[in-house]
Amino acid sequence: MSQAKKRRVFSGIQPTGQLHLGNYLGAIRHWVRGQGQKENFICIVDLHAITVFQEPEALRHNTRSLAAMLLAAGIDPDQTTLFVQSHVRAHAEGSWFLSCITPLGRLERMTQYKDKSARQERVDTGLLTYPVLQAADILLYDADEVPVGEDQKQHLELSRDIAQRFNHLYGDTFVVPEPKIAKVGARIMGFDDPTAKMSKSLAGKGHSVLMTDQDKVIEKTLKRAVTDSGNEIVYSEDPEKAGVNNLLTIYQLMTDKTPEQVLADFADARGYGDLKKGVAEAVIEGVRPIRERYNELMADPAELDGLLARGAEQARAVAEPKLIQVKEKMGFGVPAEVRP
Ligand code: ATP
Ligand code: LTN
Repeated sequence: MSQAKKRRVFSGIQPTGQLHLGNYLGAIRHWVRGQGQKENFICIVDLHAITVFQEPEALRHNTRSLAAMLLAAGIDPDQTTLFVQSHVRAHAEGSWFLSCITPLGRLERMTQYKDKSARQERVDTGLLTYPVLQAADILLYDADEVPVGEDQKQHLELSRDIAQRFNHLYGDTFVVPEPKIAKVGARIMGFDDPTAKMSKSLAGKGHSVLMTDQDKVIEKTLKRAVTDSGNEIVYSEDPEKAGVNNLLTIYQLMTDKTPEQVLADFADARGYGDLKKGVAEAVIEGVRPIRERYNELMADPAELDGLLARGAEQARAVAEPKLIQVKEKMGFGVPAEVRP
């Protein structure tokens, strides 16, 4: 009997800085846990990173460091294709074809574009066309599912529309991908301001816990976390309680407990001091083994490079034939001599 085809999952992450707890809980942990059941691709999107200026040395370091962190967090290269976007040319090339069927107005209305461009003095074109490159990432792999945080919903909607438009114009070619948005942990908030999502680009003192932070640093950040003037330890949608809600959510995810068990753990807490201490312990226990494995991987560049080369080769085997299909459908000749 033939086996049912595994659903394909494509995830992307930018090498723009050090990973924080929000990235881990909102994205990476789901990728690690989903391995095996589905066919997984994880792409380190360095081409997306340069939509905002990156120091070349920093980009090089961040790309390798992110790969090491993903492996340390449990991504298994035997089960997941982990690769760097710029190692597979089809992404940049594919995004050109897709940009020619993407309405400009859609790109101008993207919230991420509006936010990021407002924060910059100079806005370059790549920042605007960023979601088209993202669509190419996803569509070239015929991904069925794309696990993302809330913030990426709008980009996924565009990827779906681009796939449908292409299929309509040139005949069935792309799978229309579905976003998979995790409910708990989709939005981990900053410790310094629980009304703003934890973000790499907002990294400042007390904002986030980095996955490379030492135990003492984690303890200090949690101690300083902004809460409210009350003393009630409850899950709540009330913006006033956003800090406490965030701490409970993080504890719940780090310990894999139910909300009831979490509240029971803090039933005897005397104020937020105890809450913060409990959360700090849970975070430290979860982060420590990842940090240690990360340090080992960063100390062995040959192992890391080898794993990434293997990932790129596996990715090319999928993306390149798909790109040829796209070009042929659009009317380009792809003679054998110019095939990759
Ligand atoms: P930047 O500030 O540069 O946009 P970021 O911290 O938001 O960076 P991304 O590289 O954009 O991180 O996102 C990587 C993954 O982590 C995405 O799937 C994103 O949805 C998820 N993610 C990012 N921040 C959070 C957060 N605070 N809570 C939950 N998930 C998050
Ligand atoms: N825009 C995403 C990163 C990203 C991505 C992708 C995510 C680029 N290409 C493909 C999923 C699928 C972000 O900023 N989190």
